[in-house]
Amino acid sequence: MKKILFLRANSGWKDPSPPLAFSYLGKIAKDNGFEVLVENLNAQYNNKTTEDIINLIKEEKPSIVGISIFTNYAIDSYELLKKIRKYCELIIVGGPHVTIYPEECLEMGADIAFIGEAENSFQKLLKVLNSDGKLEKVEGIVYKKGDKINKTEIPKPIDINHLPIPDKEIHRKNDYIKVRGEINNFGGILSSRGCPGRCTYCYHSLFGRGFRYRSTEKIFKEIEYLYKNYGIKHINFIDDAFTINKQRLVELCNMFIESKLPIEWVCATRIDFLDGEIILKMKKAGCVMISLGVENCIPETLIKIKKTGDPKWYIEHVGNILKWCKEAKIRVGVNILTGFPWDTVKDIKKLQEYVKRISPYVTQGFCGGILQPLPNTEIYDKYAKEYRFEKWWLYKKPLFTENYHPFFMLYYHPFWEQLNNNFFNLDKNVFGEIDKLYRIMGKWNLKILVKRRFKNPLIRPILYNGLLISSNISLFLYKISPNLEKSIMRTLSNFSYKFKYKK
Ligand code: B12
Repeated sequence: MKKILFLRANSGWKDPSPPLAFSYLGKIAKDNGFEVLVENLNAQYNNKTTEDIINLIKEEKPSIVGISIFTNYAIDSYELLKKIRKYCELIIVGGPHVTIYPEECLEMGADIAFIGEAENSFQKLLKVLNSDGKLEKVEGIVYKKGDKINKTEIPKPIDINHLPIPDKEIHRKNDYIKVRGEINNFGGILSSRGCPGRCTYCYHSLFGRGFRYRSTEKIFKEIEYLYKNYGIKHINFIDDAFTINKQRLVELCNMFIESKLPIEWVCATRIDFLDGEIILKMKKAGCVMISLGVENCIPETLIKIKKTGDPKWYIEHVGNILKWCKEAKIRVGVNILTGFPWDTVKDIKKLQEYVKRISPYVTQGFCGGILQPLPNTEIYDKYAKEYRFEKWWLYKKPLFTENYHPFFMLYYHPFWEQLNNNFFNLDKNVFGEIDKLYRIMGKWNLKILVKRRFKNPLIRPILYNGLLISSNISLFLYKISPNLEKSIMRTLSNFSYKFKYKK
């Protein structure tokens, strides 16, 4: 039987769930007679090295090796690609980064680069490889022909209602979060593609700005399939804008309610189209958590990043959503983005106050990030030359090249490594305030984590303070020497990692 091996390089930013891209493409490969192997070196519990992958390739001799690439770990992917190159017959690549820089991937040694959504073109490639081998018949690819680079026509957006149910069996359960007797975090579902938003920092080039959604029947079939075949009771909608079409959302909620399946679900979304009524309905349908892309509270910033044209309404609406979710008992996660070229100390201080103010409503936790300008976004195009960060992914080394992260990052300061992202030469005082902001968010996250895991109110403050003190010791040691921190804190770190990610 022919074999295909899907690979994702280790980015240092671990995947808590298996890549859906491989599930979609894996299903197509299986249907075309391939045995599918997956090594996600970025999975939480996959500790394989490049040497292991080379040995696997020598042993299994896959006829195709497929690599998925995001911009932030393009450098890791290229390193992997170069090392495995001479052992592979055919290397194909795809993903958000490849979509923008297919030629760069060919230079790094790939044979074929896929642009955009790849289900149809991948299927076509498998058919062509099985017949006359004429790559020009495959839409949406870039490949080398002698010294020339050939680019085929870009296909129309896929009709996602015709896609098969993605295959989850190709992934190794043990690579991800472990739960007693149950597969967890295998409940990722994409119920729509695209986002009509115009945010200047967001990458839109894969699924586009139109909003294409699958029929509620199709989505529910996938949910039932996951429940019946794998006992999955936790669904994670990873759409960019899950709640944007209210009619569809109501229909889906009704299906959840009528099915009476014991399933809970979470989603991430923009704030625009949420209201009190739909939030109650979502709760009734099993929604337990919403992750909100709030990002910022400074009016000028909200306008500049095209999050909203009406910041006053925006902040008020966020406040309302937080209250509605609290009333409905839906946990809320809030994403906060900083590091814009115009950020000042005053702005970040305001953001700190805002975060403190909304904390009591943020029952899932905060997620912080410093802007990493992604290629083909408005922000990248506007500032890359001026701030000289063109093609930063080729030289900006990731902070962590091994799996060990210092203890303080686990609870107290999880976004600490983001402080390395100074693309816009921001003043160190601004960074000082962002550091403070992260500690405020980290402390809050720690508090609610302890509260959720431990029912006993006597144990909670002991654990909270214990973890906080240990985190500060870890940070202190790290500043003296990362190796010192590691040698002293490693056992506690490894234990805590398992504690944090085990449900
Ligand atoms: C879920 C998700 C995550 C999960 C990942 C879980 C996982 N196991 O994969 C988590 C939360 C961990 C995550 C983290 C991050 N993410 Co993220 N994430 C997403 C999200 C919402 C969905 C990804 C997904 O599964 N899509 C569905 C599948 C089917 O699509 P796909 O992966 O793109 O695959 C298709 C094609 O790209 C192509 N393809 C992909 N791989 C391959 C390989 C081959 C061989 C071929 C032929 C084709 C192919 O074919 C697939 C089918 O059409 C996207 C947004 C989006 N709309 O896609 C952002 C997105 C991918 N994330 C992004 C970013 C920036 C990040 C982070 C850096 C943090 C951040 N700031 O958000 C980190 C980095 C993670 C890391 N590994 O280092 C960006 C990437 C942009 C870029 N230029 O690289 C996106 C596009 C969001 C955005 N709009 O800015 N993310």
